[in-house]
Amino acid sequence: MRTFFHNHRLFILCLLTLWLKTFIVSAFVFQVTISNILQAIVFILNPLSFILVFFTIGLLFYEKVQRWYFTILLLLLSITLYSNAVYFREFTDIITLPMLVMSGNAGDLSTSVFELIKWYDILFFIDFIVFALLLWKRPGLLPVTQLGFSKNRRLFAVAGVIVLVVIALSQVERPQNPETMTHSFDREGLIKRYGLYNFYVYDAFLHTRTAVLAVISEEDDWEDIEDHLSQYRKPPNPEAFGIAEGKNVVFISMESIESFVIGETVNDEEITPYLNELIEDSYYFPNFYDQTGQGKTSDAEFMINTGLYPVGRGAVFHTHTDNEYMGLPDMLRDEGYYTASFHGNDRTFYNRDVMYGNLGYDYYYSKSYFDVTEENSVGWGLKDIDFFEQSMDYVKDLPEPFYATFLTLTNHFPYELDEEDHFIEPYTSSSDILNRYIPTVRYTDEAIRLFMEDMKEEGLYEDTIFVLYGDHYGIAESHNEAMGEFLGKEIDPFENTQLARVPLIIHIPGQEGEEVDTVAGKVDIKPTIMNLLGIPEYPHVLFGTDLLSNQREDFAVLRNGTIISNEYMYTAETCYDKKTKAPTTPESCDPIRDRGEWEIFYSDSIIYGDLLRFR
Ligand code: GP9
Ligand code: MN
Repeated sequence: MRTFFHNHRLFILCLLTLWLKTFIVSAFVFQVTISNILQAIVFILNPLSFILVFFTIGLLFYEKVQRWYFTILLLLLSITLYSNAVYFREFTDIITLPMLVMSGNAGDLSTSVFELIKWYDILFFIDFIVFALLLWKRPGLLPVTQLGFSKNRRLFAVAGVIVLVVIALSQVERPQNPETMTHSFDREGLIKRYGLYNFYVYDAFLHTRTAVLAVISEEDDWEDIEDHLSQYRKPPNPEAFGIAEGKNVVFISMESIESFVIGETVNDEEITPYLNELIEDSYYFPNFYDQTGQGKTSDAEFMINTGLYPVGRGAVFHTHTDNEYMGLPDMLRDEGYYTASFHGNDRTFYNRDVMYGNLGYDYYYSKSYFDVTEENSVGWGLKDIDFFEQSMDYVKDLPEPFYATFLTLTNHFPYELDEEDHFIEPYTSSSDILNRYIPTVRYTDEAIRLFMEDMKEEGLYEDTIFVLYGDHYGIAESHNEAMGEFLGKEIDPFENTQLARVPLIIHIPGQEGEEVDTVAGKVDIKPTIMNLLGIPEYPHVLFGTDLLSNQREDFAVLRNGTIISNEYMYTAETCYDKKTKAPTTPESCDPIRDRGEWEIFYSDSIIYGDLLRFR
């Protein structure tokens, strides 16, 4: 053993430091929850299987090659680990392979990325730096020795057995419904069971599988999906059906606005005075959950326009651009609407230039349609007040009725805003992000107020139905301590999921306000709007149900695997009773888990198989 350690010091040190580093990051950065001893053992061992395979192969190489091989492998895996740690700080998720095709978006992300990088991140590479320096200056300290395969069969066999045992252990605790798991419903579970590096082997498998599915899918796949959809379809509320027929439709995507700011104050000042006022005369949904995946803003746009769930890996705007979708704009175009989207960002961001055409938008007023200067920009670009003001020049000339979506931008991470645009003082807490979030939300609220006034001035307000939604979360889980201070309660997994709520406001001028507390998500918007406009839901393929239907069942499934009904919440692999907010018997959540998992499975199948082309 001692001679083995002496002859293969570089191999052993690279392997051990990488294993330790991966374990520390998985446990403390990804904050995986472990609920029993077997899970703990699997979790500790699982990075080893991948590392062992690739490092042991290296022992077969010439010594000179080995030195390069081990250090480059160490560097590559450290980069993988580090990129995921940085990504996790803001997105509470792991990078998937389809996201690499989104790297075209990287330029605009620079303001966000700098906020996420810390000086002490150098520690992620400290082993690599030390080993590389030693190999350069004192190579004798890190010996390597080539091993022939036939002479060392026993050693390779031992490594092989260790790998197999680790993989076998990770199979003991498998999820309830393995069929739906192939759609990587719950990435935290995958990391816990297989480890970060094996996750990529699995992700590569999913990638290939998705490509194959697109080719082999066929018309017959519809039968089961139809059964599922008809089981949950509800008739619309007859009193609401058609009340907005023929009106213009305006959607406002409120960047990163979460529900907790609604009705809330900081230093006795309302954070969203205008939205609070608007809610009084609107349908307001306080239990509306964020169902977006890695495509964030674009995933929200996808749901409102298609009634399907976004995909679990990457942004569907990038991964399945050419599919058939029967988008809401397309449908409204058939009803005589003019359809347009307004957003002060580059037209190619999130592939919108291509995807919008596919969804049925007649026109995309992107960045080049706006006068963007240093003075009227901050953070990600054109400030919301200027954005709406300049948009009005186009809006007033749109042929009516129109369907228009407006995407705000100022309230985007890292929430930068010039002092002169502060309508409220920042909050004071340990989180600069939460502190800065308050004035940027307040700013967007003001921008929306001015836009609504302009709509009135142009005589468009009365003939328009307005749908305002928070596109996704704004404050990442890594700021939960400060969030807890703000809300005056501890943020456990139950409260953490409650923080995934975003506001939904449907404003129809002249209608009385009503708070509708049904548990819901963005897939429910399309059927609701169709019914308000008097367009029958059936035979359209819609996963949500009308939010105003008298027979609606409370239900929302989120892309991280959380499922919520009126009584239960299944989150972080635990079943909560919503009344007591405490864990209850796991079986209580079985029915909603079953529905949720099939729901996502069928929606994914439609997208992966491009099944709408058969309708
Ligand atoms: C980009 C904007 C922000 O155009 O919609 O996207 P996000 O980072 O929130 O997904
Ligand atoms: Mn967004």
